[in-house]
Amino acid sequence: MSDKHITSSKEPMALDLLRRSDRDREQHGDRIPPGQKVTERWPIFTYGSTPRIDLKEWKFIVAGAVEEEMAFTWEELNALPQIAVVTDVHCVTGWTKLDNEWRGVPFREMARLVQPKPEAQHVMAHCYGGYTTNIPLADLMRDDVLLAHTHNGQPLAPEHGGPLRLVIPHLYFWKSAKWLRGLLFIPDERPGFWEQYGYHIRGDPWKEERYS
Ligand SMILES: Nc1nc2c(c(=O)[nH]1)N[C@H]1C(S)=C(S)[C@@H](COP(=O)(O)O)O[C@H]1N2
Ligand SMILES: [Mo]
Repeated sequence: MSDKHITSSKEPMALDLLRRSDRDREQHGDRIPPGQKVTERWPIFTYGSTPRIDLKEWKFIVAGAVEEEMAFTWEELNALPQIAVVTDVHCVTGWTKLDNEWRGVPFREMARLVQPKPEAQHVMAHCYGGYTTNIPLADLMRDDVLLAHTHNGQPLAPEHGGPLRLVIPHLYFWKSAKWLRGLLFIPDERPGFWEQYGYHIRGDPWKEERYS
């Protein structure tokens, strides 16, 4: 295809990005959601600064509409069953990072322990530093959703959410809360931090649910 007619556009940058996106989709087939470009490096996206977390003080809390509210120390969390999954990451700002190996506790295991009540339909993830994000419970009850502490064999770096982050591969990456501190099970859908500022309430990259 000849690009001559579009290189004269007033928006060459935007068109260049679209072409790169098309090329990535040709190379990787339907692994790349629409409008995404593959990046080799791993960008850091944080609102505010990286919180300092002492593992001795670290606690993870699960509360709300559950039969059994629970709190875990770092040792207790690590004593739970662990899985490894390899997933792609899709950020709403347009980058996709392929083949990330995550290790940690499957969300389903956490749900088995706390037993969500029938009215629990959504979860608010709460983070050290104050960030929140909302997720439908159904989106968390998947085999590849986990509370991850390891990425590609290395402990998760502080700027990428260590010691523990949520990983929800099939939703945009803003849902994968870094520095996870707790999960609150709730009946109704409520917007988290970015969702209040206009990000989509669910965020499915395959449907390009970027903004609401
Ligand atoms: N606690 C917390 N979690 C967060 C964020 C944040 O600012 N604070 N940013 C989100 C956004 S917008 C993205 S794209 C990913 C970025 O993760 P990374 O910095 O490891 O690439 O984390 C998500 N989780
Ligand atoms: Mo993001």
